[in-house]
Amino acid sequence: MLNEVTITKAILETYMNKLKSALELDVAIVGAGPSGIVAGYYLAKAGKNVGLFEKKISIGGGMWCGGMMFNEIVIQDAAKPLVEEFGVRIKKFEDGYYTVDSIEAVSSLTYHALQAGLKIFNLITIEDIVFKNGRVSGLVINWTPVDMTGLHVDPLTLHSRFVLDATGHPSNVVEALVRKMGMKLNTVTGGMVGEKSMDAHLGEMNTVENTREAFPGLYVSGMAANATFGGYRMGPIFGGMFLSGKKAAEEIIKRLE
Ligand code: 48H
Repeated sequence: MLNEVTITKAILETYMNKLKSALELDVAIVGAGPSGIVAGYYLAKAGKNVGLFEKKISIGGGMWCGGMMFNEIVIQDAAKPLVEEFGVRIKKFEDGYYTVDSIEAVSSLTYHALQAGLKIFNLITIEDIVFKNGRVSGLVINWTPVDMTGLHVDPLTLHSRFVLDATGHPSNVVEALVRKMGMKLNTVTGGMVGEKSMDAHLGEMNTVENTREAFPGLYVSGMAANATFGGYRMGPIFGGMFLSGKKAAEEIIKRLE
C-alpha cells in the first residue's frame, strides 16, 4: 500500500539534501536562459559544485518562443559544434544559417546539464548578493511567490566562490550590486553601460566579447553581458548565447584552478 506520508518525506528529504549541497558552491548561476544552462553544463562537466537558480517555474528563459512566438531559433556556423554536442538536430536554411526547434533546444540543453551534475532550483528568486572582503561571495535567495506577493519573509543565504549573472536583459545581479553597494564595475564608465539597439552581427560578437568578470567574484553572460558592458541586441539568433555560456564556464574554471 502506498503511503502518502512516505511520498511527502521522500520529496522533503531529497530536496533538502539537494539544497544543502548547494549552500557552499564553486559557482552560483542566476538565470536559466540559454547562456546560464550552457555555462552550468560545462562547469558541472568539469566537476565543479554548481547551482543554477531560476525565478520562474520553467527553465529556458527567452529561448522557448523563438522569434515572436514562432518556436524556431537560428544559429550560425560558429555555434554548430556546441549545439551538436547537446544532441540537438540542426536544419540548414542557407549557407551560414541553421534553424533549431526551440523546444528541442531547451529540453536537450536542460537534460544534458542535469545529467552532467548541474543542480537546478526553479521558483527561487535572487533578491540580493553576499558582499564580503570587497567581492561578491554568494546569493540571497527567496521563493518567487514571496517576491511576487510582496510578503515580508526574510530570505536565506548561500556562499559561492563565483557568481554568474545570466539574468538576460535586466542584468539583475549586477544591477543589485550597483544599486545597493554603489560599486564601480570593470566597464568603461564604471557603471552599467546598457544594451544597444539591433545589429545581429555585432550583437553576436558583443555577447561573447562582453562575457567576463564585471566585478571581483561576479561574471556576466548572455544579454546580461551586453547590458553590463554595452552591446547590441541580435534578435532570435542564439549562437552567441551558447558560446557566451561556454566562455563564462571556461573563464571561471581557470580561476577556480
Ligand atoms: C532568478 C532570474 C532573476 C532573478 C532573471 O533572458 P534569458 O533567456 O537569458 P540569456 O542571456 O541566456 O539569453 C537571452 C535570450 O533569451 C534573449 O533574450 C535574446 C537572444 N534576445 C535578443 C533580443 O534582441 O531581444 O534568461 C534569463 C533568465 C530568465 O529565465 C529569468 O526568469 C531569470 O533569468 N531571472 N532568476 N533570480 N533575480 N532575474
